[in-house]
Amino acid sequence: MLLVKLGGSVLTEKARLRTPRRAAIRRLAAELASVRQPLVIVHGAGSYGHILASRHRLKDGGSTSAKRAAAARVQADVRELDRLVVDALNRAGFAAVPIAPSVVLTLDDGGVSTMDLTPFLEFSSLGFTPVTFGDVVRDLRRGFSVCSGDLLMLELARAFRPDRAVFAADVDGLFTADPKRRPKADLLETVSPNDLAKIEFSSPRRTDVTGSIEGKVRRMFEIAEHVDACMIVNGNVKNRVRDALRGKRVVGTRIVRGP
Ligand code: IP8
Repeated sequence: MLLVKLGGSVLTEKARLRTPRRAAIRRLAAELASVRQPLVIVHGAGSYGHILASRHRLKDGGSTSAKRAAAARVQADVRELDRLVVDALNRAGFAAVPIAPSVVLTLDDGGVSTMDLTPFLEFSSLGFTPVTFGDVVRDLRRGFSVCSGDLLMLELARAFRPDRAVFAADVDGLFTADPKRRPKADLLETVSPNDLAKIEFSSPRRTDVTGSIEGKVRRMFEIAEHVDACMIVNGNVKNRVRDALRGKRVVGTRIVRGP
């Protein structure tokens, strides 16, 4: 089984509220279909999640009616993006089934408290392709909070022990510094926890509610514990996600577990 996360910055215009990148969604759906292996698909929220989640501080939870209304709005929005992704996957030949984290997962102060993996396991064994996504979910301590697609990748990697986990980003991989701010930054072909010191992490974008690149990379080291290969590749480059999932050598960053 293969696990893939389609980043929200590839699927959407990250700075323009609820703006999909329809051509990218269609192309990636076709690429995934051409892999012809059982997949579990996770996707980010992009501008369907981060902008309002940041404006209303949804990560912190809350109990006011204004906060609840914002949480419900974002839940509806991420489902709308998921609908676009699932429709594209089905048109590309999958029998894709959406599994909303708000239904199957509970956090406890931001960490996973419980996750019902049964729908993932059963739909997979029936030949369906489970699709899940960054969402606003229940949180025992905060009332509700934001669950990132990266956290779902970790839980699914732990449960399924896939051969490969591939992250499709809007850059070629992990660089020595943010390549958008420092064009001379070098792409790192392999990264282990020992290499963290080599990387100049800049502060996260204000609207990125699920945290810093450093936090994401640390989560990927955890994921690497449960998979044979963990890669970050550029989802905007045609066939790179397809080839990475097939196990070909591609431009990207391989994340390796620590010693
Ligand atoms: O895009 C974020 O998930 P991510 C989820 O995978 C929300 O970080 C609701 C902002």
